[in-house]
Amino acid sequence: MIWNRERECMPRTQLRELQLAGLKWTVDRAYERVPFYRAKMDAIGLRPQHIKTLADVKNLPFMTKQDFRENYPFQNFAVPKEKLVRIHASSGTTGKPTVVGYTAKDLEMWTELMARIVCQAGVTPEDTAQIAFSYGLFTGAFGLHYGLEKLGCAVVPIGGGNTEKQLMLMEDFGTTVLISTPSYALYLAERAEELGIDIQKRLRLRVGLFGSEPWTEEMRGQIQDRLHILATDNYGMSELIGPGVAGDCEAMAGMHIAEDHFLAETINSETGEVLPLGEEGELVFTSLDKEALPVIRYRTKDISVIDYTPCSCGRTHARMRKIFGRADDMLIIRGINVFPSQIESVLLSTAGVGPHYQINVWRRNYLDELEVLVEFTDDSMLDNYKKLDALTAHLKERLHNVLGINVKLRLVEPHTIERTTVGKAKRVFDHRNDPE
Ligand code: DLL
Repeated sequence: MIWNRERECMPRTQLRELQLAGLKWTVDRAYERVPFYRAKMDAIGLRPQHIKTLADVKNLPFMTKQDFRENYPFQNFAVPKEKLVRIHASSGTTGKPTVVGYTAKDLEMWTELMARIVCQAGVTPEDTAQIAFSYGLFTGAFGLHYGLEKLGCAVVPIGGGNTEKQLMLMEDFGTTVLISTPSYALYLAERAEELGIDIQKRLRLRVGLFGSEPWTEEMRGQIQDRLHILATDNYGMSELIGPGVAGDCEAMAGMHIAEDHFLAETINSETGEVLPLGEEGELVFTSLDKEALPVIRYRTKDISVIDYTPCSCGRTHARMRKIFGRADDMLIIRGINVFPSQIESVLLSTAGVGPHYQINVWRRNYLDELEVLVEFTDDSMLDNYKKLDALTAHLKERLHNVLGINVKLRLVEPHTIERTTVGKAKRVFDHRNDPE
């Protein structure tokens, strides 16, 4: 079902007109009301009236997460504080969080957008949706919550963690839709299996909306097989709005970007140059109708490709491919670029090892060393060194073929790698700059 046909199936010429009007409105307001934007534009002699076509967006300066931090908490806002009705924040690993605010109109827009995202993932008003994201400053739980309510389905706001209770309520309430990180979905499947819950017989789950952290197609396959659901992807970031920037539709061939609210570009991460349509690069977004916090050319660091070809579902908005990784997650090992997603793809497509893994990078004797820990799935392997050795060699070879470097591979017993039950999974540990 299409939530808002007029917006989602808008002819692209009309969409571009809407985008241009939104871009002009945003740049104008940002320049007039936010000293940060005015200073950046003044520095290069750019005035709002210089923005005449959509292509002119490339002349505007970029912004990064750092710009949010430096203007902590409210200096980037284009409305007085009294106009805000909600404040969220994303906690970085270091320093001040990035703070984002919404007016009543912004919240209405976000809710409408989230209803669209859940609808295109196949959720209907008859569904019961369990939200296993943490409620709080994180945008994930509230964003999906209001969208699901707007669509008209029953929302179970259980929040993050509490896995056994999650499973109990899922069974007792007949939950049909799961909202969580992909890693938590896998953990739920694992706990259900450990507790002897026959997922197919006792649970009624049919669709999952997963996002907020990177996950590969291989991980999608495992979640679908183990939870017996359709595992859909949805993407967003708090700086722009939260979840709602893009989501899968029934065609499952890339996530439709909400282009009526956000202008998307892909750039070369190193040079900042705008890439031709259809080339892989870093996603950059500009908000088109946000009141409280206009966002101009926000560099997400997320790597993807935008596909402008028509989708079989009838929606006209472009689609982005699953996120390949973040530019700042890329590891450089002895000069070779390695994305954690490449390692995940190999591990999850190899029989005999589980989806739980950890990546460590060390520097020993001035040389970088990449270590991958992964659990084997079959307990009987413990007594069978020959089998263990063969599996290790096989994985090392596959990783070498994909990455072009040697990897130290350690098979570990099932359930030894720590699971993330609340928040985003952390799988990569770079020890190269640890104090001695
Ligand atoms: O994670 C918003 C969100 C919540 C999206 C719930 C989807 C579902 P932040 O905490 O600000 O916001 O983190 C944003 O998370 O730049 C990506 O690197 C990553 N990310 C978000 N969704 C996906 C996804 C929320 N579907 C950052 N696939 C983004 C891969 C994702 N990475």
